[in-house]
Amino acid sequence: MNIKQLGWNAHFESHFENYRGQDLVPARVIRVGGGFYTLLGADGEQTATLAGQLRHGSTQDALPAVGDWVGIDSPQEGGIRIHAILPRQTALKRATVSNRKGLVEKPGVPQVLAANVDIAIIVCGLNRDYNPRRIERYLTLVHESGAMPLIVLNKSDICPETQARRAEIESIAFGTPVLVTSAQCGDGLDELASHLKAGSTLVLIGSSGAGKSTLLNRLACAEHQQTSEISAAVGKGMHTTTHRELFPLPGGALVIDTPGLRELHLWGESEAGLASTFPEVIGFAAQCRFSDCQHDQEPDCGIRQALHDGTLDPARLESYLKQRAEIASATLQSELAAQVAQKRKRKTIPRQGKRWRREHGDGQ
Ligand SMILES: Nc1nc2c(ncn2[C@@H]2O[C@H](COP(=O)(O)OP(=O)(O)OP(=O)(O)O)[C@@H](O)[C@H]2O)c(=O)[nH]1
Ligand SMILES: [Mg+2]
Ligand SMILES: [Zn+2]
Repeated sequence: MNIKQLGWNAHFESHFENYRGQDLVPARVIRVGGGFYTLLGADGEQTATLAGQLRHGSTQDALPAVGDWVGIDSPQEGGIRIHAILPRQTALKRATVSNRKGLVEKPGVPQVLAANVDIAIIVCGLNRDYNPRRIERYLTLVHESGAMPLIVLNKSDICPETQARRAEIESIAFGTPVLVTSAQCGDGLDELASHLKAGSTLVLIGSSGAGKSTLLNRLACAEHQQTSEISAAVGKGMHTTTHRELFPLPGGALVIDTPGLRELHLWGESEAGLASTFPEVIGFAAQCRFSDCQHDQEPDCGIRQALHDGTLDPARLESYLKQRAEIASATLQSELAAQVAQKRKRKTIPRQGKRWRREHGDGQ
């Protein structure tokens, strides 16, 4: 297989120069699980593990994710090892969430959902899944990642007001294409397929049960992924897909299917993504007299004026403020995590020093 067909380009070529002398070859991560990485490269599919220098001391976002390009050694006793991860062109990141006991597993460290993605397809079902506010959260995530967003409203076959919903989403999409599809009947799939260019990487994201895997199977003309009915009781998906995985499609595009997220927590440092999702809110805020206006009691407030004139939808403002607060709290959490790590480092160095003096005598 030619690695250009897997999305290899000049960016990766130039970064790989540093590793040429180390006898490494490039490969792309297509699946991650249980400490093993499934890769696709010039030699086809291979399984690899991490070399020691990557295993120790790497935070979660610095470990290979689906879509990453990595440098591997040649097969030897003990298998193939990943020695390097090439700098990502784009990365979809979310804040790590609390586990069932309410504890945050790795506070302040984002999780990379997919790397080196050209287009992120935000899939939303036109049933009880339909939720413009949730689409806005996904838009912030995608804008921040560097990938291009594409919104797909799926299940048009069971929705009597398809056009009204498309118009509603177009009014908050600010130029992001909005497609209406039925993975079941095939409507809109040709238009969706026209966005799948050979060698480009796309990822399907959205709630469980939205129809991501059904869309992938239809686009691939193959039953790559298992799908299952949504729960009749709660109208939600059953979390059928459990792993992120990249599939090369017959037309040459590379599509990553992902498990539906229970909740999408925005990662700190997503302010630029937030601004791209809410350009009109940013525009009205720019008209406030004070640059630090809280849009509360201050005179000449552009936001309050727009609300008064009816040019700003209060639901959009509420959505913006909610996302902004979430991003601020995630940023704070990562700063605290960095401080704790720094403190720990400061403590271990004197401790190591003490041990050295104990073992070698302190010269007194
Ligand atoms: N009526 C209708 N049903 C659909 C459509 N697309 C998918 N479904 C059904 O919706 C259910 C969930 O589809 P999946 O493809 O498994 O959903 P998913 O987004 O992959 O869900 P997770 O893997 O749990 O994240 C299945 O029963 C599909 O047959 C559609 O366009 N119309
Ligand atoms: Mg699925
Ligand atoms: Zn204001």
